[in-house]
Amino acid sequence: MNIILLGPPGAGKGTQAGRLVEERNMIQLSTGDMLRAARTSGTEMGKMVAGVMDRGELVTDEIVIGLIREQLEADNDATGFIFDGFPRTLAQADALGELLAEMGQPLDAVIELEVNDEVLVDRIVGRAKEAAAAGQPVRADDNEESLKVRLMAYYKQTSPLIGYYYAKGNLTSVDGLASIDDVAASINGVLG
Ligand code: B4P
Repeated sequence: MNIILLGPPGAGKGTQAGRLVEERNMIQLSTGDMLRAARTSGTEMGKMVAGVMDRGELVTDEIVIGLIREQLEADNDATGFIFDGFPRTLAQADALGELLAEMGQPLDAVIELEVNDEVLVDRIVGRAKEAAAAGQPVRADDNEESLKVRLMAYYKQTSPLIGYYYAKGNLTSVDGLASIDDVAASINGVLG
């Protein structure tokens, strides 16, 4: 089974992908995690994307599609993927469609997590405060200024994917304002 988790920053894509990995033994492909790992390990690409990510902008399609292509090739005997935070543009959505077609794999579901901006800001700022209080590193893009840019990028570049997947008959929208357990239950209801 291949599924996409779609939604604005802080909607809970990473949180719900983690639940699906535990419960269904699927492979999570998070472009955000891949890009952060490239930064931490100090690769040329990691250095190139650092400023873009910190400002809250989207990394280029070329880089992100390349990362996904590499991962799909590396895990080519896997039985299912959760695409977490990918695709985020129409070009990425087209590329994913082509990659899955090349692998002879279907796209089973696209789950949109619906959360309003006020709650997104509370969650992201809350995550930054919790990390700081626990003496853990705070994500450089988890602040109100970067979040404004992340939300603008979402509405301009990513939200058109809702119509794109709706037209293909793949899209289900889930209430992302509910508790983590209740959102997970809704997603499991969709996946069956
Ligand atoms: P991501 O890492 O994808 O980050 P995100 O969208 O901010 O987070 P997510 O929705 O996963 O929220 P989470 O579960 O963590 O992207 C970061 C950056 O990487 C982007 O800005 C961009 O620069 C770059 N990037 C990544 N993919 C790209 C692509 N495809 N193309 C171009 N650039 C790309 O949840 C957030 C918080 O909410 C947590 O504290 C969590 O505990 C809490 N929470 C979650 N669900 C909750 C619930 N139901 N109730 C209460 N709290 C909840």
